[in-house]
Amino acid sequence: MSATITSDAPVSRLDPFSERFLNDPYPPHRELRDAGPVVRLERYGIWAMARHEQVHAALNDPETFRSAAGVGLADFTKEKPFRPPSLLLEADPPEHSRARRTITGVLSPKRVRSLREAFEREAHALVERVVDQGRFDAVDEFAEAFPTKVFPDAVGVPDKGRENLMAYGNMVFNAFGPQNEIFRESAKGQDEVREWIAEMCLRENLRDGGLGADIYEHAPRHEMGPDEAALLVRSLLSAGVDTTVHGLGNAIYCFATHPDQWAAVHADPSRARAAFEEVVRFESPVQTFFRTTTRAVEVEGVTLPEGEKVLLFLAAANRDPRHWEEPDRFDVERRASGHVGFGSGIHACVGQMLARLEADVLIGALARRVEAIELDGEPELKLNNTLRGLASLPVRVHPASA
Ligand code: OVV
Repeated sequence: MSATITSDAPVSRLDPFSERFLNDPYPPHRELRDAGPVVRLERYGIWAMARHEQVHAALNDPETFRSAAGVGLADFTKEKPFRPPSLLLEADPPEHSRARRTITGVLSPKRVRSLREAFEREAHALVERVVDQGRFDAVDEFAEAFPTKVFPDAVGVPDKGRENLMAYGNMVFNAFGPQNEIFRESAKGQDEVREWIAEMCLRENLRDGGLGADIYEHAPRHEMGPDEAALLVRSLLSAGVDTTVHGLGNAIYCFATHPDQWAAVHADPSRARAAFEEVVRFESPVQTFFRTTTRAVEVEGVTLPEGEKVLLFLAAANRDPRHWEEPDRFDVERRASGHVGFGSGIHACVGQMLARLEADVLIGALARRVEAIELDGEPELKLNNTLRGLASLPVRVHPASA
């Protein structure tokens, strides 16, 4: 007989969905990493992992850490999902594989590259506008203005009603957390928003030649019908707007608060893409996702039973000193690849190349025109159960002499 050495899991009383936590997540992230490779969160009766090694491993073991029971706190085997589950996000192989192949075919590298010119025109016009203004809100007038124009243009969504996109994404990402005040506030009066989204997922409302129409064209090749195609369009509209808006807003915040780093991007605008990667590591727009265990699984001496919710702290993994040198330093020259801000494994962000293209084009255009960005007032956070981003960011920009 051999004794198995099992230590009890460390327990934490932290509430990752409280305003206090969300306002300044980095100290509690450190606390969770330091507590151990896996921690029990007493408040919700769930498990949490915040170290890079364990988060990365769980993301790459979808047989043990499944998504089909929901990637939020709600367990779809016990509770009614907030909306019909996503065929991509809230699915496991083999069902997930068909949906994933369909969307991967639509968002091919060639197709994504083909969008660059239209993005560049829009970015150039937007940068000229804000440089003329000198002082502006880098959320409303910049980080939000760009994706809410170029992304629905690319998908082929009509102009009317586009203001619903941000509200919908905000609600969807809140719904991955508990039904707290933050969620309830974002879900108020959203019936019309949800109706508009459902309509925009229909083929008849999507412009010929757009990514949405392409989904309908590719779907039958993977044995997917029109109802399934509509759900895949919903995935684009759910995941493709707020995430990018927050990524760009966080980028301007990082540059305004690290002027030497902006100077480096301004000196060489070809660094914009790598700089954005560092932004996604340092201020990850998507902070967390859940998985659910399919079996009893041992993590560093702690056994998690089957059917348990596990909260993966992507943003904490992205600042784990066990993986990164000086993780709390924003450094556009570091090799930020290996961060899990876009996830990892079979569910890794399918739109990440599109997100990088938007960032490369917009930050690149700003870098060519602007030599310094400074805060012009207090930035304001937009609290969300899953997303980290800003509600407002007053800045002043200084154009480079021509
Ligand atoms: C990554 C993500 C977030 C929200 C919604 C979806 C995906 C979806 O597939 O609907």
